[in-house]
Amino acid sequence: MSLNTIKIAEGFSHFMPKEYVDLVEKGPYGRTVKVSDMGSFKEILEEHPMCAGCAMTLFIRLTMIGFPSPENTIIIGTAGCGRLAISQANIPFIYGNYGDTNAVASGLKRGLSIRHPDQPKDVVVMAGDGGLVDIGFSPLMHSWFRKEKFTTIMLDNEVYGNTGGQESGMTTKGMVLKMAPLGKKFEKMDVIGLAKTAGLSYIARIAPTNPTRVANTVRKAVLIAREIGPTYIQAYTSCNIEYAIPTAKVMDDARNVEKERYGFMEIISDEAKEYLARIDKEAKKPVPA
Ligand SMILES: Cc1ncc(C[n+]2csc(CCOP(=O)(O)OP(=O)(O)O)c2C)c(N)n1
Ligand code: SF4
Repeated sequence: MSLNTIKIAEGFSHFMPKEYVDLVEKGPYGRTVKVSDMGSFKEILEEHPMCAGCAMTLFIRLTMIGFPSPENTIIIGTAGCGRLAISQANIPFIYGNYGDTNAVASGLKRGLSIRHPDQPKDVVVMAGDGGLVDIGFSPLMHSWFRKEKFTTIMLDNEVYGNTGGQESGMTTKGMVLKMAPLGKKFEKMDVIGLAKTAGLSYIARIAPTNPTRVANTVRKAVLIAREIGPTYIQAYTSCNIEYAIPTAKVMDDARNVEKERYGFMEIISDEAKEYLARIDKEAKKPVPA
């Protein structure tokens, strides 16, 4: 994982699949791409077997556009719908056992820091609400309280989508699902509140209604985790199958849920703010001739 491992060796371009050549020459590696230019550059994730219209897929694509250094990034995921797409992308992907993601990421990030002390390697956990706060709750909490330097992104579709509609800790109270026919008896877990208690440097809650904002949020979260400490993004990524949302209404649903209870929210520590301001200032400095 570095720009060198992605680049095509001299003389080999001719033998490589056109798509790979496009990815290297027109993809986001080693350069900044803008969400508004989607369609004009090769994306890291283009093919996937997720349900048509699934908002989680859109969110994952935007996430990969937001990564500040995709060539130096490793994603940890687990069982659940998201991994069906994430594992198809041209970013190294580690499939943690269900619930293990944040323990795997903690060890990996520490190992990478020892192996590459002068080169930032970004570790990102991207997993479902069930994977993170039900069976994965303990590793999630410990990675936060131990201040492990990586980003956790919860793909919060408020259900176990991949296994047919069981309730998760993130399902809202009273919700009736295929495999929760009596309705959920407990409140949706306040994971943002837990993140605050753990003192995370950056916490965001977001729905995929504003693509540029999604990419910017991911960029900030990954950069802050690189230098300061754990960061968390909780993303509403509806399950149109288990919630019976017609494909054409998926974005209407996202906008409604955002308005009612999932408005954009960002908490950023002073240290993290100063760090981002420093990076932005550096980026604006003229390059010496
Ligand atoms: C240890 C273990 N227990 C249970 C499962 C079965 N399993 C696979 S995916 C899944 C639920 C996924 O739900 P969530 O994490 O919310 O992701 P989603 O599919 O909704 O995106 C479960 C229980 C498993 N793979 N491993
Ligand atoms: S089951 Fe739900 S979350 Fe999973 S891919 Fe289909 S729509 Fe998306």
